[in-house]
Amino acid sequence: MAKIKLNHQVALDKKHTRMTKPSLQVILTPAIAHLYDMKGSCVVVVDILRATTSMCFALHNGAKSIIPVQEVEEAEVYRLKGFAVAAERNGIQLEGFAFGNSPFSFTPAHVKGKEIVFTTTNGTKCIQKAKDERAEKILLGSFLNLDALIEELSNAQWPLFIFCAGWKEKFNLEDTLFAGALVASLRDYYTIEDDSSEAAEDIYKIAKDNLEQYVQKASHSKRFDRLGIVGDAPFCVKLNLTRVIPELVGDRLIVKKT
Ligand code: 3SL
Repeated sequence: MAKIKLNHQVALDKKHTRMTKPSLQVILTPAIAHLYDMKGSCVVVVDILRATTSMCFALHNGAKSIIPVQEVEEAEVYRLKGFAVAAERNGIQLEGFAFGNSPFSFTPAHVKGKEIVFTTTNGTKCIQKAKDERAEKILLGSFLNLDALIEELSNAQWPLFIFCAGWKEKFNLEDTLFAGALVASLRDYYTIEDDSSEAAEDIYKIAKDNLEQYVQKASHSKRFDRLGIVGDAPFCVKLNLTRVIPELVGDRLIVKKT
């Protein structure tokens, strides 16, 4: 009798474990973010070209923290207070600010020990959106910290949203590609039932053997070409240069403590 009960219990536990796996969903663009309930979830904001890559790299290179702001006017207030500010719109560094958004700008010599304020066309808006929606945890993803992030997220505690920044509300390839890389590695830990995740993983499967070549297709890579921005896109698909995971704590992104 006791044995039957035990087996039954094990079966129930297994089922329970399966049923309580949190969900993973990919938000393909900010334009549809209102369709998802981020409250109490973990949100990974993704802007591969280039905001979340540059922020990861700045923290990796010793920046003390990053203060993401949505509007140029807010960034200007910080600039007047003496902060180092990165300000980009349409791929171009705004005049009068210390940095644009190229990862190559955020070297140890330029960022070590500093608090860097960032405003970018799409990425910083999505960080703010996740905060406004009261996500429990907000992390930044990039190919630079892919494995560290997968390790962190495999300890699935909350529903997970991979929030692609896109370009001015539209879908983009590079963020979806990265979302697909996460989906491919996190399947065992989450319940995945949305078509966005499936599509993202399909894109990743097509691209994974040559990310650099695939990302050349992206409209933003073509924009870089037109703007004479050389080398940024290939750098932004480099894998696992860092273990740093930026996490929003209050108003600042800091290195997540593990
Ligand atoms: O959209 C953004 O937030 C930026 O990453 C765009 S850019 O790569 O700096 O052009």
